Amino acid sequence: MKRSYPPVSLIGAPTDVGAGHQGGRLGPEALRIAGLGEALQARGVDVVDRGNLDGPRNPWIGPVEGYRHIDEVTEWNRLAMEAVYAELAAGRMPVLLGGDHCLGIGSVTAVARHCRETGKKLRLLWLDAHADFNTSEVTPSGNIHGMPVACLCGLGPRQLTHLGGNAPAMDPSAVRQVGIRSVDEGEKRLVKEYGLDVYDMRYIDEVGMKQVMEEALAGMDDDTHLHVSFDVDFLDPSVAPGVGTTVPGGPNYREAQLVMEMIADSGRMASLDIMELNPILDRDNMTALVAVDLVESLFGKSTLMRA
Ligand code: Z70
Ligand code: MN
Ligand code: MN
Ligand code: MN
Repeated sequence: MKRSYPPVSLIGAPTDVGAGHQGGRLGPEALRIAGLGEALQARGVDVVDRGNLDGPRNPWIGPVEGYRHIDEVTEWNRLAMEAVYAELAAGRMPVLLGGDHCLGIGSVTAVARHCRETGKKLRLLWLDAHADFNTSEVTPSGNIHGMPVACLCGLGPRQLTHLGGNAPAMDPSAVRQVGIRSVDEGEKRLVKEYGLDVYDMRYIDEVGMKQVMEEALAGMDDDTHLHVSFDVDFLDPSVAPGVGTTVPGGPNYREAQLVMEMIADSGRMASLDIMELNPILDRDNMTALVAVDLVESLFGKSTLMRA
């Protein structure tokens, strides 16, 4: 079926304040150079590029009380939240270009508010090698890009859990994580305690990506707002080397294409993050090009017209 998409707004969030490597702040530009906007336009999507948010620079200092750069992270997330919320309120589809994955806090907080106001049910699909469910007590790094899902579920520093005014921003039962293959020791306990629905690589290998995505997308209806938070390190490093934290054993190009095609077929995606692309660690912008290719599939590109 040929779908029509709402108008899309690209929002650049050029920061790596939440990451353990610098370079993610160049991600939005690399995605633009890889032709993201033009690729969507070629698919018939009405696209406006809002340019880049303008937040604090990366001070590049160590963690303080378990958090690295928490005030800068908070400010960037406040900016992202406001920008994403404004697009949703205007009936548009925000596509947030990271930047590191700490920005998922602001993005999803805005989406959750929009869902509350419009009576929609939120489904959060978190495509990632990591569970991003650390806290200051259990983090091995202090890097806040390892904490956004926990913050969204009300676990974390008040300035991030309460970014949207009240906490938790969302219920853990709305989360589906796919591609997971690196979870820290203390983080594992929290993921279990909060009951996150995790489709890790072992499960993907055992049952196959088709069944995994059928399960992860099950139970949505006309009233569901699906937010896709795509951490590029979800992909196997052989196809996507341009990320700060490569973890071997990820979905290959074909599995990732299927993920995106099945999301497109669901017809429910209403907002998107593309995070953690680090052009400094990439080769010839290949990871950005793969990301753009996958986003085309998210917007319904397929080899043949399907019934
Ligand atoms: C580790 C930590 C991480 C990237 C998330 C890694 C976190 N669990 N890295 N996304 N790229 O430090 O919390
Ligand atoms: Mn809406
Ligand atoms: Mn992540
Ligand atoms: Mn990750």
